[in-house]
Amino acid sequence: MKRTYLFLLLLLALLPAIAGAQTVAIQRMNPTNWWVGMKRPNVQVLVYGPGAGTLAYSINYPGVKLVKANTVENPNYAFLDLTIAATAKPGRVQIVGKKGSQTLTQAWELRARDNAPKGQGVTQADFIYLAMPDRFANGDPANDKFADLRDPNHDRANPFFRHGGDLAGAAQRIDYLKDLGITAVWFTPVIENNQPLTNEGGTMRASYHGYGFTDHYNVDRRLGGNDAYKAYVRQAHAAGLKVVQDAVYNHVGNTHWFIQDLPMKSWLNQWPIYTNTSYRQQPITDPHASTIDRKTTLDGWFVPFLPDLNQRNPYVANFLIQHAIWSVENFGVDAWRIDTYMYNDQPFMNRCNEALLTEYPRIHIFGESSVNNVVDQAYYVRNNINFAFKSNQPGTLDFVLEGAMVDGLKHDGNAQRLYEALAQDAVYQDPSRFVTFLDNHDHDRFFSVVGDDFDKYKMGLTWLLTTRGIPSMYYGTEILMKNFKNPSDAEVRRDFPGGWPGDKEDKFTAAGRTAPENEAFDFVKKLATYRRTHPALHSGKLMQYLPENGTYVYFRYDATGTVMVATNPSDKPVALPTARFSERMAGFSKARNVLTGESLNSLASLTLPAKTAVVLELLR
Ligand SMILES: [Ca+2]
Ligand SMILES: [Ca+2]
Repeated sequence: MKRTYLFLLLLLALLPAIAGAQTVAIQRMNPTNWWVGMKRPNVQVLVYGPGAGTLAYSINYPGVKLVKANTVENPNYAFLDLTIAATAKPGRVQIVGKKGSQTLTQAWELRARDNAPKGQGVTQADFIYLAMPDRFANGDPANDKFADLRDPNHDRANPFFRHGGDLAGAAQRIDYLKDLGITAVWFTPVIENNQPLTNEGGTMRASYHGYGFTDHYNVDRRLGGNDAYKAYVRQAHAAGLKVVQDAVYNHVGNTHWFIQDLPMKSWLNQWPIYTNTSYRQQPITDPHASTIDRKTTLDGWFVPFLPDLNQRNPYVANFLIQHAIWSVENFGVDAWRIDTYMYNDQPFMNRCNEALLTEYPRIHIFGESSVNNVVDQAYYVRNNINFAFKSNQPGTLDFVLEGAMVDGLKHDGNAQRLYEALAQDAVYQDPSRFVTFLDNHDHDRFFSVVGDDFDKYKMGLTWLLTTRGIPSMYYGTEILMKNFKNPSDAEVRRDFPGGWPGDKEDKFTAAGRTAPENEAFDFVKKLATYRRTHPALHSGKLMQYLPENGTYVYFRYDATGTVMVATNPSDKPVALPTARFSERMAGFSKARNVLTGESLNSLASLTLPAKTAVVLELLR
């Protein structure tokens, strides 16, 4: 009896070893597919599954060559280096893995490229709308929650939980955005965030913002999954809207499948004890910075539940670069916004940008470098400064201009800082490719920042929509949504009223908006439409004049026209003699006020109403 018991115990102890020999399996391959005819012929396929790294791999498919099967510390991974000849035919490539008497075969699809628009880029002719899908519109209440996800909650009453907005809802509002004069949509990340609730300062929070990826190759089910995203892009393109994808290279969610079973220790930037990034930009550009300060900024983790990827690891770099290309090719997105740009390894960023631009020469790339001065901002884009490292990023979110516009308006409406910021544009190779903004999902909402002052709101939007750069606007700004990030950023991420079935108010319709909300909507629409249809405002040059007595004047001009913008931030109307502006005004005798439609039959002296930015189309 006792002996039998011991034998059973021994058998149980051996079972995993015996079973292990039988359960070698391939569970994932990333990228999940590739295409024939890409400029880049090499692909590194990550193969994952129990013992996937212990198999001997072979591929017998015309035009597809397995150059090398790489193994790493974790036997559950293999990294297969493939080259795909231009002559290869689309089809199912059988990837064969052998171990002893076992043979595993997995199909990996090689697709034909389609002719759908992709990588179209965004330019100054565009006007970008930033929306957080969970908070914009709910087109499919059936996907609001799933019991098998780590966060199975859905609660609109809780500002930190998921609210159920999705891509189907956003698709239903494409016409609304078109009507507003929007030409491109940027969603906060749509990729799967199958993260549990996280405890942040004692409050349980959901990953509704999308910045903690858990599977790069899946769009979150709660947003509608890959099919809904593809459908959204197709519909947006058909309506003439471009789509900007929000990319996160710096970190992933701590429940990302590859974090749960790390391929190797160096996959992440690991520290002996938990180390947060300092969130400080200075050590990156500072010629006097210490190595540890620089390392902490770059390799410290963004927050404890977002592990920092080691982009100097070539397997990590390949994974991220290929995913970027795959996303553009698969979904057809047009531009690329990069999260926390300055916390990434910058040589890696250059490689990644280069790879995207090689495959899609017109694509636009603009990162988030949350800095407060021109020199630091220049470091992260193509610039004219003799930095030891030269960034190849074509654009950036223009945090410096945001600060300049908003700070001026917040106080007395003075444009001195805006003038000074633009006066330093010489450090950038092409500031016209910067994406400008007044607020975003991480900042206090613009209307609140200017103290609910509608005049200042209009001045800010006028600057945004008439000065250089690619303007972007945060959802709800057009209906005067407001709030400070107090007590938390959830306050600036409220649901768009009318986006949910049964909402009491529907601000997507004129009838559902109040009179001031309609005035704001119509104001944005008028300026956006004028901008879109008048090349001088989007591709013309900018000439600005020294602010005098608080009054700030600039021109956008080209061969097709000249637009004059004159801002009077004071509480009283001011007379503006125009002789000083003759370099731009010579030859013009009349003007049309773009916002009021009023005609001016003399330009000798202008009267600027109190707290107004006047936009004049000069006429001969
Ligand atoms: Ca939903
Ligand atoms: Ca980092």
